[in-house]
Amino acid sequence: MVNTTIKTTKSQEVFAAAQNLMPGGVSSPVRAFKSVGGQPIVFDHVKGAYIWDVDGNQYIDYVGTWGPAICGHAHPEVIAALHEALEKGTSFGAPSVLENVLAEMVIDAVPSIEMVRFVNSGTEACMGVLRLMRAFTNREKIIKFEGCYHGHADAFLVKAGSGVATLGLPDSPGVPKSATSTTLTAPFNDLESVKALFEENRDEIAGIILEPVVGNAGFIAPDAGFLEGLRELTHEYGALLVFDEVMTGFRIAYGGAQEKFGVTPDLTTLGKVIGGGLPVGAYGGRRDIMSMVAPAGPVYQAGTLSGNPLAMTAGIKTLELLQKPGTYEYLDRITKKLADGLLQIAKETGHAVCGGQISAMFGLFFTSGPVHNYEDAKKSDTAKFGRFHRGMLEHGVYLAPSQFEAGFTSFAHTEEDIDQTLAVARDVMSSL
Ligand code: HOZ
Repeated sequence: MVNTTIKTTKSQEVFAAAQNLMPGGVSSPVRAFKSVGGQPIVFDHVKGAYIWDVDGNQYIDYVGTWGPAICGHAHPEVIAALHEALEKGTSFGAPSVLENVLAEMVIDAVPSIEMVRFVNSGTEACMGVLRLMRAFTNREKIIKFEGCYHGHADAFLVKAGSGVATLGLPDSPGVPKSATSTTLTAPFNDLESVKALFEENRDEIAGIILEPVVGNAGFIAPDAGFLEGLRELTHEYGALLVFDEVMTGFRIAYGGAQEKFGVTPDLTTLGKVIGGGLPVGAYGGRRDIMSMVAPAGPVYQAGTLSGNPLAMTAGIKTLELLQKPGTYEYLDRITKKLADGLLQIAKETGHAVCGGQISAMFGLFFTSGPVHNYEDAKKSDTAKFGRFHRGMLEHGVYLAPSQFEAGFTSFAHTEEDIDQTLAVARDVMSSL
């Protein structure tokens, strides 16, 4: 083994105390490690590609605070910009120049976005976009895909991914039937099912929302023609197409999955990377649709901390860093090396594994695959994934603690980090 097995005494103490203070000891469910076994690691600080726990152990990190850390954690330029911004105050609750700067950067980068509204999280962005798509079309039904996750608003908690998939919860108690009766679902990558839903619900469907590359059911790429097919169907049936690019925005490419695949939706939601590690979300799209958002139009949505100067500053600096030539080529190269390496090691050590990567997003499933949708993903040997996860963790590699979450790299990850990760994976897979 590359590293010796870690001691996590303090982590265990802190997490034990947390159990009495917060439900499950966490602020967000997947972090509790319920599906991989063992206890979560309690962290102390982060830098670049690494995180350190409260016991002083160092890990190579492929969670990246669930996506935002594409420049590596605590990038010195982001931290310096934040220090400067901090001196001017943490929140204005009023317009600032910084909002204009980030808005222009987002509009320039993302093909579908002509106007943007900043909010505080991906969940908020998807809630806002849902109201807007219904208002614009004057229709109530929406189509989402099984295993896709669009935050925890009531209407989206139907066959959802992320923590809902990880914990095996069907559809959450507390969500009124009336809130989900207009949510239709289809398997990802299945255009025929989508067409059938449009036929059965003529003139009733406001639009389709999807993760163009799924990250919340594990990593699942769109089949050739799938995104194009959805674009055609939405045009045909007078519905809107919404890409939830909270994970893929500025990660799959600078302009997101829509740039990468050349399919332009009507509306887009963003989060994670555009906040550079601070709480941010955004939704944007066609000017005629966005003009309906209050106060320009009648569709209400608001937020005390929306567009706050710290989040805007971290976002601006992060996007500036991503504009450096060669960034996405580098991200793709190291992530491909990682994903290909893991698949090769699995093959050589006799495990049925499939997976892949696009740019700085990757995943592998413990099933022979192929995985085109959530039903396929659920065929994974999750107990084996749990043992793999634990083995990697105990030897200094931090992966998302769920078979149903994508992995993330950053441009702080070096070739040596990838080599070290693969060396650990070879040892762990050999002993699974
Ligand atoms: N939406 C994230 C996972 N897909 C959140 C997980 C977390 O922060 O614990």
